[in-house]
Amino acid sequence: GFLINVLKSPSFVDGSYNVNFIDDHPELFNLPVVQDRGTKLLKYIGDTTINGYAGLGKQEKPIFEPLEMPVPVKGAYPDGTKQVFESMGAEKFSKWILDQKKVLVTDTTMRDAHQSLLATRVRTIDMLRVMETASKKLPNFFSYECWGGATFDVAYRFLYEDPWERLRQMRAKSPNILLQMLIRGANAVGYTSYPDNVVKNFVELSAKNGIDVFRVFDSLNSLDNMYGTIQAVRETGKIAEVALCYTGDILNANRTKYDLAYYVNMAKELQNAGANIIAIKDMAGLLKPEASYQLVAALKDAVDLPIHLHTHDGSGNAVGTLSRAVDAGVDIVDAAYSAFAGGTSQPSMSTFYYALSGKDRQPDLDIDAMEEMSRYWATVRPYYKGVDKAEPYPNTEVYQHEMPGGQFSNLRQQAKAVGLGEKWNDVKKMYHHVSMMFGDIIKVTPSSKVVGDMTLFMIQNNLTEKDIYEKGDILDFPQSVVEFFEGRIGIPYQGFPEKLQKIILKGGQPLTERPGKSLAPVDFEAVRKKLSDAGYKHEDEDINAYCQYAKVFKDYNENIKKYGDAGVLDTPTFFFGMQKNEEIHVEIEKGKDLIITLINISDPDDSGLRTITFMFNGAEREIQVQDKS
Ligand code: 3PY
Ligand code: ZN
Repeated sequence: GFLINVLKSPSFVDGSYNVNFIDDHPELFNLPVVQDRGTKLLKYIGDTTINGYAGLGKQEKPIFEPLEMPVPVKGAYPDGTKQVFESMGAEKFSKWILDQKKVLVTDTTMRDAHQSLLATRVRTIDMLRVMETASKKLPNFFSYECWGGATFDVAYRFLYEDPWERLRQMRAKSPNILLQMLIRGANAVGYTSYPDNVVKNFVELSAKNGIDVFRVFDSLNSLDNMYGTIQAVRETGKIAEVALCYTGDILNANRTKYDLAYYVNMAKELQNAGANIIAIKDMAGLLKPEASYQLVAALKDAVDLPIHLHTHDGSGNAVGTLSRAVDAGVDIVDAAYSAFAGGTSQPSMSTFYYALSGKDRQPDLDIDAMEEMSRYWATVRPYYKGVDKAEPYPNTEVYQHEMPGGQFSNLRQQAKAVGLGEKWNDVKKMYHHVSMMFGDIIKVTPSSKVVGDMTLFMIQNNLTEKDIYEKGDILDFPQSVVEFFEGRIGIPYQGFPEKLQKIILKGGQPLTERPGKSLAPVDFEAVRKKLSDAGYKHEDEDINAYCQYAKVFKDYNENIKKYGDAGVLDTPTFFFGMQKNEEIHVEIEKGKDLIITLINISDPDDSGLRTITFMFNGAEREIQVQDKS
């Protein structure tokens, strides 16, 4: 309030205030900061209004339905899993889970669901707005899967947001529910192996900033690649949920590479390696209901740990898959609010809830609250329609191409971008073919990207498998494929197909041990100095981000130098800018509101510059924007 009044005060606006005015009002030292942040935001709004949001291009700002807000709850947060866990520690907590009669549910809406449906683009502001209410109305969730995976990279790269800040804010809004992340073992939240000290440091910082449950996986199911991560999690005292990635089909006697015995054996190894929970990570949604029953029953038999089932609903069978897992004694399942469920995402938690009607393990969750929350998300989802490419119907082809939920729509866009939109059918078939050529490998980030890259390469260049074997020596394979065969993301179960490896490496020698072993540790203080010299953020968290995504992190910093914190803008404004005469309110920080009205957009001058006039907290402000059209 006060700052706004000052901003509006005529003597301030016309610059006629004197030194005494400042002496009399020491709080004004804040002003240049607010002014500067305001100017940067206007710049962002102006640029987006004229040139469109990067990646989506210029579009008319649609008129959206108002958000359907859940009714807030007053008073304290009811205790939840967070309190249970804190009172007993990871090992006892794992027993506590086993003792639950009801099946527990993890809500994936804020991570995998939007990663799989909306290209990971859901912004922090849309999550935080309802997180407190959800945590009070649905305190019996096992966890929120709300961080990691692709969200880390995308936050910096496309949303100009700091993912660490997102995590801290989520923690504050949800003090009673465990926060869960997805971590790609030695690849942390990136696409390749990082030095051991980077991964360990990343785990420590994630724990410090709010993560309780780490779902650790490796894209090749290599325990070697996960071991260090598991130990790092254990050292923080947090929960190590270790995943076996499910591929193939245990019901198909011809797919012998990954049979029931393979998974049972792996689960035992994960238990010995220190897992507190075993996750079945069915990233593509290949686990059919009966397979789910058999697998969960076998794992429950083989290990003494809770089993947490993660699947995707591409085929439309996922509720069946979860239900049969419940029959076999699964402890926890992943699901999302209906408005963010189905298709390449997780199944709907309320569909699952009703599917268990009449069963004593039906989750202990308030169905009305779930519906209320889903109504909110249903009004948020249209904001993201520019990236909402999910198929609105079940597609059982997933059982043949085996693409992970998060990759399906992504690869489709990638195929379109390189002119292969018409050949999508061929792409799907080739994807599976490549996977088999590579030795029937598990496909999940980053191995799925390798298969995707090779697929597009072969289709683009009209290559068959025979061509690869016959003229591979003159082909320039995609970088990710070469690195894969060099062993840079690890060694697949039963090794590489040797003949193909020789062709692709063209005489180069592959690694024979886990990639992290040969990577020199990073000198974090040297990185800090580099970032600080460049005027970039340089807290421990920033340093780690830089170690995983140097260019993305630099670009992000350049962006905030230019635009400030665009994360405070509402999502329609973030994506579409403003329309003439539109007024928006921006909470720049708690209790500090900006009121912005777009008054006028001038025609471009000779050099293409347009002048945009805003009212900014009652004062007129002009911003120049280069029209790039
Ligand atoms: C990720 O690694 O981001 C995934 O969601 C894999 O399924
Ligand atoms: Zn998933």
